[in-house]
Amino acid sequence: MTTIPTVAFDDQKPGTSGLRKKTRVFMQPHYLENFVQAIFTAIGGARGKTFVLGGDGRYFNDRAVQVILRMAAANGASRVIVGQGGILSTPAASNLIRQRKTDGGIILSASHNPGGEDEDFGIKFNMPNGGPAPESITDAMYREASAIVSYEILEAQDVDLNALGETSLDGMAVEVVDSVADYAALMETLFDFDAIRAMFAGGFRMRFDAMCAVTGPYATEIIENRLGAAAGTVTHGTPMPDFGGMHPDPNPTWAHELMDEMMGPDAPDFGAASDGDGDRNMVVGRGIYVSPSDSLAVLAANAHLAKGYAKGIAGVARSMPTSAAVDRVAKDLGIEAFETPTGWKFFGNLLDAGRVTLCGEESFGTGSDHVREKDGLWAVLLWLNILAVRKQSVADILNEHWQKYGRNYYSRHDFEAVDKEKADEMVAALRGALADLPGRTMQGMAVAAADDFSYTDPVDGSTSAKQGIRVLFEDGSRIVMRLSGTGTQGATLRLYLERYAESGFDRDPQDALAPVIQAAHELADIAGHTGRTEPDVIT
Ligand code: VG1
Ligand code: CO
Repeated sequence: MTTIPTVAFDDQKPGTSGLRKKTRVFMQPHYLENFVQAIFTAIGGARGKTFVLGGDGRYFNDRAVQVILRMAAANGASRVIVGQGGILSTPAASNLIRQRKTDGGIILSASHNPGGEDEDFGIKFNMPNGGPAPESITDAMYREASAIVSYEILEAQDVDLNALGETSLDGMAVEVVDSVADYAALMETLFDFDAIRAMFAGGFRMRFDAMCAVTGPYATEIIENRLGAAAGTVTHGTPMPDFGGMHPDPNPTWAHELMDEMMGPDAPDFGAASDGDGDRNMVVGRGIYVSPSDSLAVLAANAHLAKGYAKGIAGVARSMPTSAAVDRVAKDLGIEAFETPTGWKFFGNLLDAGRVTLCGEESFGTGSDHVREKDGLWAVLLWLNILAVRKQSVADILNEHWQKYGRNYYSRHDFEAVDKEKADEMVAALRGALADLPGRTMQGMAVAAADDFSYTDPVDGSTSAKQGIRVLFEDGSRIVMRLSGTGTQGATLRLYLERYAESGFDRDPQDALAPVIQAAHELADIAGHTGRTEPDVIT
């Protein structure tokens, strides 16, 4: 065991979901080590504790896992449960943390960001409830990392993480577990596998694009092996350190191969994709794309059809930028609906308190109280369960949903790698103008209210301010603007656009939203501040 003197880095501030940087930043001497030591210190030390450890398999995952094991041993941890080969999807890690009643876990991932030596890497800590550390803890990590002078590490050979079973690292137990088994068992308790199997046996066809990321082995085991979907249903099913050069972000832009197939002739009945670490999902029907906000609403309205939710759901929560479609379902069901800041860490308290059963974000994230992370494959299985029971197409289910609740037309426009200073100036200018907006009319729509979203957690009373600017119009339309907390290059401006319609459900969302888009550009003067007139990615 050695104590290594080190110098603090000034940029180890966790964002929306852990610390994300360029892989080469993480690979420089002491960078990873400093942050891991800061995690251990921030949670009151590692002595005698048990942790879960795993990542999405991206470049540097294998090296980082070995470093973390040696640091856990040197910090006195008693046991680390590692996914085979150092691999665990984010929801599977959350499940293991809970099932094994551990003191938390470390997850290595930059999620949907590309992987590789010149791409992105990330690390985050999840609490004993299985959920991402709350702000009070991530703030403490940042404080510790900013003041660190040394860290503890063991000098040792690499641990063999390919063989299942238990070994010892200087007295600390290292338990290598099957990455898929416990997660698949959990899914069997929630969904009616027999009904879904019968649907596949009856000729139902599906495509699941794992995008060369971590979900491949999970999807192959569950969808092909256990549910009997045809071999080859899962494509890009072998995880790779660089995701095969793919951008593992399941949206129409990056999962274009899947989109082309689903919109083409002879499309399968159902399509889905997941992201780098397996917590996001995109769902597509034959010839019809399901927006994540609509998906959350449909799942909330139909969850009782799956055995795990047969008693009904207690409540729902969505991040503030997510469309209000699910609120309409909650109202109809007579259950509570919560609006939280962006990021899964804000759902944890509501889930722990039993106030909500389902949660979701517009960014292709949906989940429930079965773990404390969003869960891509879970959402796909809930859709499959609903399709097996209702025996209707995705298009019919979506259309019936809109007939009943109306349609919240929705889109997000991302402007990437914007100059950080200019983006900050733009947001500051908009913030300064908010007070004068109510009463003003733009594109024929009158502003009803405008503010910078602030959240008070209904369970522990903690508050989080400046979580995104929102401008609400009298006709129910809405503009939200915030800067991303997961990017690694410059600033990413996210513009969220929404408009509610009681009829006319087959419009192109970009057309339906045209006045809202126009108003957003006028309001924020995006072109004036950033020089950008068109977004890089539209979802
Ligand atoms: C983005 C999404 C947010 C999501 C977060 C982590 O954050 O907008 O909804 O929770 O990524 O997801 P931001 O700050 O860039 O908007 V993941 O799958 O990247 O862990
Ligand atoms: Co993710």
